[in-house]
This record gives sequence, C-alpha cells and structure tokens, in this order.
Amino acid sequence: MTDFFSPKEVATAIGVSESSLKRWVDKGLIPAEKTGGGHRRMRLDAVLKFLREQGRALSEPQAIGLPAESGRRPASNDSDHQEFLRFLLSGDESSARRIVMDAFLNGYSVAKIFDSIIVPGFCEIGNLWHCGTLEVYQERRACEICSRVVHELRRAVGSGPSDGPVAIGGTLDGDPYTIACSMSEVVLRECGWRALSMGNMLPFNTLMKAVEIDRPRLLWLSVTAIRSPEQFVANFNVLFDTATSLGCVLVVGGQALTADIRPLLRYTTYCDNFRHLEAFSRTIIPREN
Ligand code: B12
Repeated sequence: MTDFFSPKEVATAIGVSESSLKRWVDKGLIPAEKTGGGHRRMRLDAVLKFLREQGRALSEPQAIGLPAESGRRPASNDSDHQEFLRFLLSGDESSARRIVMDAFLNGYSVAKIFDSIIVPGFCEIGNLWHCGTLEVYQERRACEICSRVVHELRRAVGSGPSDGPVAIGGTLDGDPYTIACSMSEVVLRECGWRALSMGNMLPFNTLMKAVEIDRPRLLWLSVTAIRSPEQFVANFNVLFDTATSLGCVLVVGGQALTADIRPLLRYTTYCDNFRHLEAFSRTIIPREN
C-alpha cells in the first residue's frame, strides 16, 4: 500500500471538497510534495498529524488505507484494552486495528497506546494460556495481528526527521520475543529518533559490531528470556562498556530483567513501560515542534 495520497483521496477520507483540501495544502496546513507532473501528494503521517491536531473526524477512512469505521471519534477509554483483547482472541484484525487507530487519531501517543491497550491484552493472553483456557493458535494469531498493528503505527508516525539521532535495538541470542522490541522502535520514531530495529536473537558480538559501525546515540534491548544468566551478565556488561565508550546510552526493559538480575547489570536506564522510554528519550533530544 502506498504511503502517499492525492488531494482527492484525502478529501474523500475527510469528507470535504477537493478544492478545500488543496487550499489547506497551499496554506501549509498539510505538508505536501509535488510529483514530476506538478500534482500534490501527501504522506500518510502528515495527513494523520493534521487530523490529530485539528480533531477532525473521518467519513471514508478506507480512502487513505485506514480500517472502515475508524476515525469517527468515539473518545478512547479505559475499556479499549478489553475490546482489543476480544478482537485479538477472535482473530478480528480489522476491529483490532480500528481500536488502535482511533486511539492514535484521538491524540494518544504510541507509547500510551502500547501501555494502555496492547500490553494489558498480551498480559491477559499469557494468563489465559497459563490456565489452559486459550488455544496455542489463538496466541500465535494474536502475535501476528499485533505485529501488523504495530507496523501500521510505524507507518502512521512516519520516519521522523532525516537528521534525527540514530537509535538501534533488538533482542539477544536465545530471546525470540519480538513485540516489545518493535514497539520500542515506533516509540522512538514518534519522539524524533531515526530508530531501526535489528530484530531478535542477536548474538552479543554482532551487537557490539553494530554499535561500532552504526555509532547510534541510543541502543535499546528488550529482554524477555535469558538462556544462561552468568554468561548473559558478563556479555551484557561488556556491551555496556563498549556502547558508552562510544557515546551511546543503553536503554533496557523486559520481563526477564528481574529485581534479582538488574543489580548485576550496568545500563543507562531501565524502563518497565513505554511511557518511560518516551520520557527518557526526550531528555536526550528536544521535543519536535
Ligand atoms: C507472546 C508470548 C510468547 C510468544 C512470543 C512471540 C513473539 N513474536 O514475540 C512465543 C510463542 C515465542 C512465546 C514462547 C514462550 N513463552 Co511466552 N509469552 C508471550 C506473552 C503472551 C506475551 C509477551 C509479549 O510480547 N507481551 C507484549 C510486550 C510488549 O509486553 P511485555 O513483555 O510485558 O513488556 C513490557 C515491559 O517488560 C516493557 N518492555 C519490555 N521490553 C522492553 C524494552 C524497552 C527498551 C522498553 C523501554 C520497555 C520494555 O514494556 C512492556 C510494557 O510494560 C507472555 C505473557 C505475558 N504476561 O507477558 C508469555 C510469557 C512471557 N511466556 C511464557 C512462557 C512460559 C513461554 C514458553 C516457555 C512456553 C513454552 N512452554 O514453550 C516459551 C518460551 C520461549 C523462549 N525461548 O523463551 C511465560 C513466562 C513465565 C516466566 N516468567 O518464566 C509468560 C509470562 C506466560 C505465562 N503467563 O506463563 N511466548
């Protein structure tokens, strides 16, 4: 799906005339680029930013690739995570997407969406699985849907300023968990970082190389499973020393970093949710706008 839309498509989505839309573009309310033939084209993230700032409802969200029924502005609320969970469990992907995109259009930061809607859902999935009341396929399908929803938010926040500081991250060898890692990338992108996840199961040596070659300002690690605690602690601390000697901060989070293991590790900051990451990352670079 393209990330660029014509004035006609955006006007249809919002339910205004194409000429009004073009006027807004020409006034600079929605940044647009011009094609070789001189036609205005708007990026999805620019359109969504405009909608969030103006509090505008959508009448035909599909025209810009959003789920049907999204953007009709029911206020997001405390029961969203229960509904989101219900849709995850029944495999209703478009309704799950709608809950999340509505929260985004209602002005929630991606960190708030993750902490208040998606993470509680997965915590409950873990409980249901533990009690044996959930089929394995439901858990796996929920992970698939979640990955696509997180990817959609990644498109929605855009790629950030091309001169933003670089952040890289991943999960370590023996750790197959991908969701928190991808979420960290999107949170940092929304905060103006050029963040790029390197994926999961990364051996320490290759992470060290990535830090030496890419010279990020921030390295994030999500740690949900640890294979051998002694080896983990030793390697982790070498990684910290290497990263900080190159001017990089090390931000960590994850269920496996328990109160027992954390005192043995060196890191710049530990976050137990994404709003912590959002707040910490903004102490390093100023807020955009
Ligand atoms: C999805 C899932 C899986 C999937 C993951 C798929 C994928 N693509 O990622 C798969 C199928 C791989 C899996 C496998 C297993 N799983 Co599992 N899994 C889960 C589940 C349901 C969700 C985890 C998740 O991703 N949540 C979403 C993320 C975003 O939330 P989070 O991890 O809580 O992270 C939060 C913070 O820690 C923090 N955070 C995390 N990382 C970072 C990083 C940064 C930088 C920041 C800022 C913040 C941050 O932010 C989040 C918000 O608060 C949990 C249930 C639960 N309660 O978490 C069980 C759970 C973690 N799994 C469990 C188990 C037992 C297993 C298996 C052993 C099952 C089995 N018998 O095979 C295997 C082990 C795999 C391994 N090699 O280690 C147990 C772990 C129990 C324990 N403490 O030992 C849990 C808790 C389920 C349960 N209730 O029993 N699992």
